[in-house]
Amino acid sequence: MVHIDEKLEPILAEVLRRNAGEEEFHQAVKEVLESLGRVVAKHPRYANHALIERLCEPERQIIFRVPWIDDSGQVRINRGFRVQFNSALGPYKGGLRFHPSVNVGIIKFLGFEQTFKNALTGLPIGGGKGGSDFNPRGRSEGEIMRFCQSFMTELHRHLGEYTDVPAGDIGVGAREIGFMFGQYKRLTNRYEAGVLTGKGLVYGGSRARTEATGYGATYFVQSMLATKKHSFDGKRVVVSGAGNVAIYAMKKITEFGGKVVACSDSNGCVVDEKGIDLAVVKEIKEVQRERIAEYARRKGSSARYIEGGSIWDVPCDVAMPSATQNELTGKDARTLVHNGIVALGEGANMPCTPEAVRVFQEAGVMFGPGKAANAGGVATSALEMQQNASRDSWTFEQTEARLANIMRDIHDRCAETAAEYGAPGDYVLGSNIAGFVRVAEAMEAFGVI
Ligand code: NDP
Ligand code: 2IT
Repeated sequence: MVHIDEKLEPILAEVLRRNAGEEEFHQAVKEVLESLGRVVAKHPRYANHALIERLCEPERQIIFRVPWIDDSGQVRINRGFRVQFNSALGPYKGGLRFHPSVNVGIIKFLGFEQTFKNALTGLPIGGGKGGSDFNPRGRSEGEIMRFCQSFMTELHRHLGEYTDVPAGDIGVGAREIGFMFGQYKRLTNRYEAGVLTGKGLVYGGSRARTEATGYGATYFVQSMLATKKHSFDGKRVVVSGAGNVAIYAMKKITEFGGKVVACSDSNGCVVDEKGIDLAVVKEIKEVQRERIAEYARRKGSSARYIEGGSIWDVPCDVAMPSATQNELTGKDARTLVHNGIVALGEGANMPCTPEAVRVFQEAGVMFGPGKAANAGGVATSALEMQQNASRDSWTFEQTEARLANIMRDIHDRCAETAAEYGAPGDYVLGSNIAGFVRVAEAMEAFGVI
């Protein structure tokens, strides 16, 4: 079991004390600090000038009221957040999440992770995250639009293509980005395309951004598999979730010759031994916005729906958890190891609990952590910003080729860093250290700010 270096222990203790009750944030910080002991041992200067303490403290946290009117005329109140975590490498960059579970601790964990992830892409983007405890489920299009407009009415004053550039995350896709971009444009009287990413293609979006996170995660797993002379060809794969990341992971896995046998939503999972029919999932989730249970009703006898069941009970060679944080526990990990899993790539942010990660690593399962494996989404967002800045628009092939290269580079940098620090094959250590070093070098150059 990994321990926190004694130099770093007081830093963790202080983070726990000052951010009481923010469990997900504690979990994310602890995992990174566990990796940094080796860096501080090799380069003690990184422990100077409270650099690591500063890295654990967001530069700015914005919390605001979001009033809106529902279809029956009733006034509703939600809470909006934007945590501008670290701008050492570029403008704050990271998604917006609309989900009833959102609170400041969840946004801080995501902003912290994003800082390292964005550094790993090698592109000039800092880390941030935002969102609201608004629940989009069952809301009409008009309600979603009014909510997005009210949310942006406050948030717009904190954004800008050189300041902070949000995108989507859970519950925020192209529709919501459209409503928010429209409101930003109206409030500022500026057509500032680079202020949001994940935009529609007709108003400054990038080709391949929709697909990027799922595709990128699949490229990352492909690179991990290749190190042990494996490939997706003929593998049984389980992908949790049925949203943006899951759908495009399933598409790329299938292209690579893998067979996806199960996916899920928050109510349950579907298993289809013939291979999940992606056209049906896309119709249900992207067009009709219905529950995944509908899949089994449409497919008849080939598929079964397990209400409330754990998708991790379905035997597979490769797993890609792509729904939400802490969705895969130590118990699930033991089941997967027992069933012969060889590799796992985190499509979601921190979907595996610390115990699950330990179980996989001890069993020798190749484990790709989210901040490396799912970085293709934000990397392609940075490519969208590049296209906006040069008023250009690239082809799908050109953009996907850049994404594939970036994912290969991230994989290789994580693997090389892990080996350099005496833990070959440990992508958790490799990603934390490689991300940290890049942010730390810039912060050092700036002095104490
Ligand atoms: P979507 O909203 O498109 O889909 C989310 C999926 O996960 C849905 O199937 C949803 O089911 C399920 N889900 C969400 N919350 C829970 C929960 N509490 N328990 C069980 N299932 C849940 O989001 P994305 O696909 O964009 O995001 C998925 C994950 O990937 C998140 O962790 C996100 O942070 C991460 N990510 C996203 C990126 C992006 O570009 N979109 C980039 C990098 C990471 P239901 O409909 O029932 O809620
Ligand atoms: O978690 C993530 O990396 C995202 N939700 C994407 C962020 C972005 O700015 O594209």
